Amino acid sequence: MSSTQDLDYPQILFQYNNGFLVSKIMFTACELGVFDLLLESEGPLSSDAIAERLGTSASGMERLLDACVGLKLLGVEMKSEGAFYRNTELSNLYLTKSSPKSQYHNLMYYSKTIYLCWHYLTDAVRDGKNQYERAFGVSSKDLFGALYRSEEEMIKFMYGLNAIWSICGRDVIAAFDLSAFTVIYDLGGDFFKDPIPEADLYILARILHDWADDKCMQLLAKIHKACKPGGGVLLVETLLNEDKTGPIETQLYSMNMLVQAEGKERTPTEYSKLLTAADFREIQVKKTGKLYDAILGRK
Ligand code: ASE
Repeated sequence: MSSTQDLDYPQILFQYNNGFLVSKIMFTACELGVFDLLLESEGPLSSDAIAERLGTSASGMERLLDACVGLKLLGVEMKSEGAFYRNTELSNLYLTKSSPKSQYHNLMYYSKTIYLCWHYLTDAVRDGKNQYERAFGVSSKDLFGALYRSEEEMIKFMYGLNAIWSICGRDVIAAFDLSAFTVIYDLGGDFFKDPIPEADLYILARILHDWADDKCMQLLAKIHKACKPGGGVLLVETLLNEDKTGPIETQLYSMNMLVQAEGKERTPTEYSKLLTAADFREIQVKKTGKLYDAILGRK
């Protein structure tokens, strides 16, 4: 019997139980600048040196660094003077601020905003709505007002959400041959209020997942009206399996849409129905094998 199925020692349950402790260790090391310091330093550094440079307690830093080693976010070597820490390839690539593939802003958005909303997950399931009122004291009635509740929060949100495209952007854009589309409009801002300009292709990247079906159909109908004949719409979303048994990341994101937005993650069939309802045709779905997939519909 595999260890994850051993009912006398429920390893998988311990793992799930500790999931948010792991997240918080990674967020904290990032926030304190551990990975940035180790990128810039000439060689491996001692815990005391890192603590001093980052202005933290020596005791707290030593435990944080050792936990990062346990998580394989740092490497360690034992010298006669003690332990010396260095970044792994993974942390150099993704956890330093200056890397082109940096996920720093995404992690900070998780740590500072998403984490607080998830504190009220039970309430979100009970109410069936997002938790901005409980978490931040702002009205949940206006999703734009809640997501962009201050200039600072809006910037955190934009930077946070942007980080993933350095990893998934290329695959999403390469999923279809878009060379026939001349004028391409990447939808953002308050597209329910603002007029939508005429274009050949509208990109809706992580837009529909924020909204309930009625709002999605309203928006798609508005886009269909503005769209040039022969034009189309490209949806960029993470897709659930048709039977909704996975993937687990998409299921987690769908729970996040419950606590943070008004929508949910959907299956290819669900997106196709929304597009069809707005009169888009020739709907094609392309899975990329990464987090975000692409769906193309034509006018
Ligand atoms: C949105 C996307 C996100 C609205 C709120 C959001 C993301 C986080 N919060 O359109 C990015 C996707 N990540 C998750 C965890 O859902």
